[in-house]
Amino acid sequence: MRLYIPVFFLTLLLITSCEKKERKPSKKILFNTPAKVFEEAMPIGNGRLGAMMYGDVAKEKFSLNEETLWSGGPVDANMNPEAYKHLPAVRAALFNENYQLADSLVRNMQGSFSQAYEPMGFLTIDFDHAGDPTKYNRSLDLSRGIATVDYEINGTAFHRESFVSFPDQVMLVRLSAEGNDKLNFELGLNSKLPFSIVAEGAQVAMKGFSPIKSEPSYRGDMPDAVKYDSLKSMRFCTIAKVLSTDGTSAATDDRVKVSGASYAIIALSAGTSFNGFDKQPGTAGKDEMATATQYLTKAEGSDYDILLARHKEDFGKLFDRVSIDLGHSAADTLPTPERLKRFAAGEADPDLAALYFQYGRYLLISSSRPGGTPANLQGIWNEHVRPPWSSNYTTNINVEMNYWPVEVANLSELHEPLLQFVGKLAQTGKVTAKNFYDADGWALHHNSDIWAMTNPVGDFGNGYPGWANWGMGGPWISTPLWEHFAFTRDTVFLENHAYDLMKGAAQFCFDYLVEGPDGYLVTAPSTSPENDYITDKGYVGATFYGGTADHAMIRELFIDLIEATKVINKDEDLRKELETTLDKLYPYQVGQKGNLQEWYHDWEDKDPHHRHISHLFSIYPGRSITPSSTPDLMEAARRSLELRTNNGTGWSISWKISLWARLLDGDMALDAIKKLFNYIGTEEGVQYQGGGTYPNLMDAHPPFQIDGNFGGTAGIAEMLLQSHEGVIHLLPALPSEWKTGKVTGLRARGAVTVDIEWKDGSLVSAVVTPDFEGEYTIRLGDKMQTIAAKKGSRQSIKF
Ligand code: FUC
Repeated sequence: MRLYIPVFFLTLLLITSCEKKERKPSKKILFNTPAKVFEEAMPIGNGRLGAMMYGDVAKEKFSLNEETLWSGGPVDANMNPEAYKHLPAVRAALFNENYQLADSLVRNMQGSFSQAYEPMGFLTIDFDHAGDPTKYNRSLDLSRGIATVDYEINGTAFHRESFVSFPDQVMLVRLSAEGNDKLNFELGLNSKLPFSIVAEGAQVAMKGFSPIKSEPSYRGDMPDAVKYDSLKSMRFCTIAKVLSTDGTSAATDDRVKVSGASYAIIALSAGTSFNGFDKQPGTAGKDEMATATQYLTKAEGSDYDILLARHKEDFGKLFDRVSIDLGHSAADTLPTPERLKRFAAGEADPDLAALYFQYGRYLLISSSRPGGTPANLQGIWNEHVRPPWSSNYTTNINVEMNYWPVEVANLSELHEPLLQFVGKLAQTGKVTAKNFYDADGWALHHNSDIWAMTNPVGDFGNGYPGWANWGMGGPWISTPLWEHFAFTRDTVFLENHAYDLMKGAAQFCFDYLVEGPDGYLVTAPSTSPENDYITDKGYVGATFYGGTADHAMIRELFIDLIEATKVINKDEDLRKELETTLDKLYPYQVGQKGNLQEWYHDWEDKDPHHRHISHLFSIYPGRSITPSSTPDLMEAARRSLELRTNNGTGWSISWKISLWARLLDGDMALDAIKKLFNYIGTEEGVQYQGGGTYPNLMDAHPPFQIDGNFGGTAGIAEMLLQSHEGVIHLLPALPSEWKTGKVTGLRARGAVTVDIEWKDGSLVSAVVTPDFEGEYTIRLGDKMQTIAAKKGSRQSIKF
């Protein structure tokens, strides 16, 4: 008997130590050196305020953004009121197969370029340290939105932590020193935009203004590329204040100096004069100073611990809804850039995909909050006055991709900024539809900005039609309206907000479609974002008629709208019109190569590996081509994807993850993930080499674009769960390398939460929790089962 007792304790000890060894998925981005450049810095944000924390020991720097700080003012939707008069000539040229003439005539149907998202400035903290640092570490906690920096000097432990609070609308920085050495630093603000500064007491306040015009950077050097107008431009105000410290603090010129402190708490608040997409920000703007002051004063009234607790609760409430575990390796605890480099060298690191997945969720929580503007090309993090592609809303993939993960990754309410923005686009887009095509409904072209511009860009004839004249933004950006409903079953949203917008986008399509040479309805002019064709006569161009991508976007919108008319039991005539129009649309064609044809005719691509793959729209994000409903077209789509290859820009690779997932090919999806994780270093010369991932896990188009991050998160989810065919499909594209894993909290269409666990490639357990009572069909491989479930009940599924 006596023998049993030590054995019992030994077993217990073994069990506990095994438990200790069981690794949890990493939820932190780690570094062991400060950031030298943006692509190594740590993004934090609350949707409105954003910052990149660099973590230099002697010179801390936060680059600052406010989501409404854009160049320009309300768009003149009437900028080219007679553009529609050129439409008949463009169409005549097209139907006479004179593509060259069409390419040139369509330039008459262009307007001005979009405005740019502007950087607000920098918060700097210059430290006076007596010695060199050791034990340097910095980390970004994705689960709570907190960036930290730690190091030791002369045995004193220095710690910095910062976060941007959504509930309190300020950024907070806490600095501390534990040991004999103290904190001595100077706090400052500056900006790349025109600004002035006043330091008083413990506070530095900066006032400045944005350009009235900022030309897209791809237009190169040109006179007046950036123009200011101190009266009309959007104003901003940024205030940094030492809220509390046990040292001394005093204003010196334009800075605040803190000495002899063991801790200091700094708050940063900001506001702009943006007052809505249709109000002049200079003459009819909001009081930016009042906004900044009001948030600051409110934060001053709370203890740091309370502000921190409120932030953690808010952030955690969103983040903790989903957990993911794809397996572990010794790489889990390494600095993130190291992990990426090792991964690129072929070393196993399954947790990296889980980290990337959660990073996308983190970036969404930090850049898109209800009441705000949609996440732009760089989310909310931009340091350039003329940012790449103006850091605007590019609608032929980028802004929509930003929101691909939002529903499936259980962050549905963060969809709101985009869904509301569509309502603004429909207003300017109504004028655009009339002026450019004499059409009803509303239209959107390839770019937009905070002013909800919808016109074709190109500076009245200087834009390449392949991007400038693409006019299917309306149908594309309307699909998220339906998706939000499909995932939430929120009929009030569908009826009161989405429906009329979808209908307006469809009305434009009715007017835009014309009868083509074979009697089918086609779009004309058409372009296939942003690829060029080579005709059978050898002409290389962009403008043609009947593009597969256009028709696919129209198809998906019409299919969604037909369902919407049924859900809200309305507009039977409209439903019939949608159905007859769908029947008359030029059908999909399979080309000689076995591919899903991109062009009306079976032409060659100028670039067979082109990054855009919009002709595959109905596979993903659309849903009308599936392996079960249209196997031949799906096979052709596979061929198209093979011809394009899995290489590309960041977002292009991300898109391919989801496409392969819809093709139910997990290994090819994983191949795309591996390409997405291609390490792009930050040294001069390599920064722009190929699509992949920067050291801070931000997506490299290159340069940095956030769409690839979001598309990657959506793709990983799509491999584990699909629901676009009316069934909840578990593990539809599980790669052979992801042998064992677990995901909880994903969302399926029909308003269902799904948890899945698998081992050695086989399902261990699945739990579905629907928001509504009803019948749900679950699929695993080729097996299906239908269950009846009560609202909110957890249903365990066995196959
Ligand atoms: C589209 C793409 C580019 C880039 C830009 C922001 O024009 O073709 O690759 O992503 O948007």
